Amino acid sequence: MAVTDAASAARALVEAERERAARGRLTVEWPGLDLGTAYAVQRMTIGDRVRAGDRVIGTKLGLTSAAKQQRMGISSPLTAVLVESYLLRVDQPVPLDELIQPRIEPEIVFVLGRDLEGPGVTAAAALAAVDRVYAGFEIIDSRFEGYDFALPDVVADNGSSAYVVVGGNGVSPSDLDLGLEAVVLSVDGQVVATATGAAVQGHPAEALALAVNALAERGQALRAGEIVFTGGLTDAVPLRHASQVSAEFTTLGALVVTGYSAVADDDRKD
Ligand code: 0L1
Ligand code: MG
Repeated sequence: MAVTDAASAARALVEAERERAARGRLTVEWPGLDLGTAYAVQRMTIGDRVRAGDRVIGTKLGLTSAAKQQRMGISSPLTAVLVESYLLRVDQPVPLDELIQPRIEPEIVFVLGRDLEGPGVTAAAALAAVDRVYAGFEIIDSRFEGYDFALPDVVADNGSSAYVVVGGNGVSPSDLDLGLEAVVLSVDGQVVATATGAAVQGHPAEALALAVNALAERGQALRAGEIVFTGGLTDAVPLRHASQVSAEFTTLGALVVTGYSAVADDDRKD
């Protein structure tokens, strides 16, 4: 499918996801895809989901940590939309057969107690709007081969979103030091990465302020009850069948997920 405008870019991404077929960068095919247009493409694909019965439940930040920015070669954070169909229960295996090249990353997650609207929101004001803080996992799945994308590509692709998991024990933001909150990421019992909350923009509340101020530039705001994923604390790691990935947070508790594929790894399309 030739990509020449926002509508055809949105169709190409929806098709790549449906067919589980990663594609090349949109920005190579259509160099006119700038950041503003990429957010319009993102809105189009989310609009399709909502018209089909899905529901917007929040926002996620992407590329907020040095670990993620270095791996992706992109130095600007992004925002993307979280919809209800992304949510997995904590005990639900991740359905890998629906995905192309799944990776998983631990995140600090906020649930807002009141509306938050930019511009000019400070980290302190952002944190004051947070009701509870949770441990989270994001399962990402780029629709671009080998996660090879420029910023407009990944923005259009809704920040590589696929699934999210939110831990069960919410904590009041006043009951922990978010900058110092540590996470140990392990795969099948082997520690693969560690980080603290300071990894995301110096403090997760800075990431929240960044999100709400960026949304204001596009005429959007966050609402009470919405979930905000503040960005991968560590680099994301591949998620494989029967593999157990755990994130042990100092105060937020431990979260464990398992990948599940009905197809043996060697027979998978990727
Ligand atoms: O939390 C994140 O940094 C997700 C970034 C989304 C882009 C990607 O890593 O594919
Ligand atoms: Mg993420």
